[in-house]
Amino acid sequence: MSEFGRNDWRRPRINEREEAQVQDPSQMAVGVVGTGGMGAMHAENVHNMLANAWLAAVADVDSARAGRLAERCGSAAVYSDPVALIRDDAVEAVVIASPDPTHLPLVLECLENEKPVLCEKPLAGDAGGALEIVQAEVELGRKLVQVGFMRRYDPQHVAVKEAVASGSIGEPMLFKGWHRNLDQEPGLDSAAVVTNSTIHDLDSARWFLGEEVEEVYATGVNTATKLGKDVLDLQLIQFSTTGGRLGTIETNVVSGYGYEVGAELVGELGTVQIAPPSGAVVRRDRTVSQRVEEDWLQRFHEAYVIELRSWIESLGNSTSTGPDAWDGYASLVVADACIASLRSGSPQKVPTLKAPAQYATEDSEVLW
Ligand code: ISE
Repeated sequence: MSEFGRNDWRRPRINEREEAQVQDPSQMAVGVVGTGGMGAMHAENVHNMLANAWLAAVADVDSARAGRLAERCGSAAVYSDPVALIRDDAVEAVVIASPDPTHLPLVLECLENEKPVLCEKPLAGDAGGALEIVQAEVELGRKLVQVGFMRRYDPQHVAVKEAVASGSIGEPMLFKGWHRNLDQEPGLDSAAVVTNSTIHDLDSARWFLGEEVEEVYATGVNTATKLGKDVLDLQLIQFSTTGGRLGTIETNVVSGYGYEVGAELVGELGTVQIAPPSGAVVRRDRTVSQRVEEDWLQRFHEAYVIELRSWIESLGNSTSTGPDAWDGYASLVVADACIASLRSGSPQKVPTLKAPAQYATEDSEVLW
């Protein structure tokens, strides 16, 4: 029995695997671990939006919920034990969208079974955990891990990346990111704000600037007493990079008005900014208004589909260009420094990183 669930996973019904046999062999058989909001979205995207993959299995400790998802998505096999899904020979590639603390052991299980895996962020609970994954991949001698930094596939983020890369603003000197969740259930602590939310902005900063963060200074305040008065739900990070560039990141997990992600790069010649949501602008009662999205599933709907499609394509032609285990690790190294800064009240140096050769290939350098 694995530590993730009861050992009552069932073998796929015969008719499920019979159906599997008539699948187009060029389609990748994907298993999705975790059937909450994120996992259900990925499973439905595999089933409804991808021509190059089919949903072979889903796993969740709540097997009734997994069963309902499987029914909506063809005839996927249902497991309550994610390890059993990973070990299922019929599953060729795995998406991990279970709670954050399960990511490390499940990714290691995928590597043990030599299965490509798209793991939601954070890759592990801290940089030490992510380093175990990097080391396991280095031992294997190939990259099987992609991290769910879906913003890299968002057309608005890609447009900004392209504008920076084309030199249109000269050298980018300052990254300004802001990241707001509508609301937050109690239970999240200040460190998890960094590892669960800000981790995306840390990845964006590394991606846009093309440099590692060298020093961080993080502060925060409590704006939502329902989370506990010690929880810093509104945080501000200042950072500098190895090449002397600067950055700020505001993360606000209880904005009260909606979900919003923004970024602006200030360069020597100009600035470039993520386009704001493009919903209709309504004028009424002497007021101008525009809808704000509720959450990341709405805001990044398109990005999640492109992410999955590109991931599956990269497995078919063995050219991984997505955010890899090294990106998952490097972002957690900075996240750990931010948490240390929040705790100590002082700036923190970020350890200097040198990527093993397999992460420094031409492919891993081409980030979009
Ligand atoms: C959530 O877990 C996500 O991954 C979203 O992308 C992020 O914007 C949000 O802040 C997190 O809570």
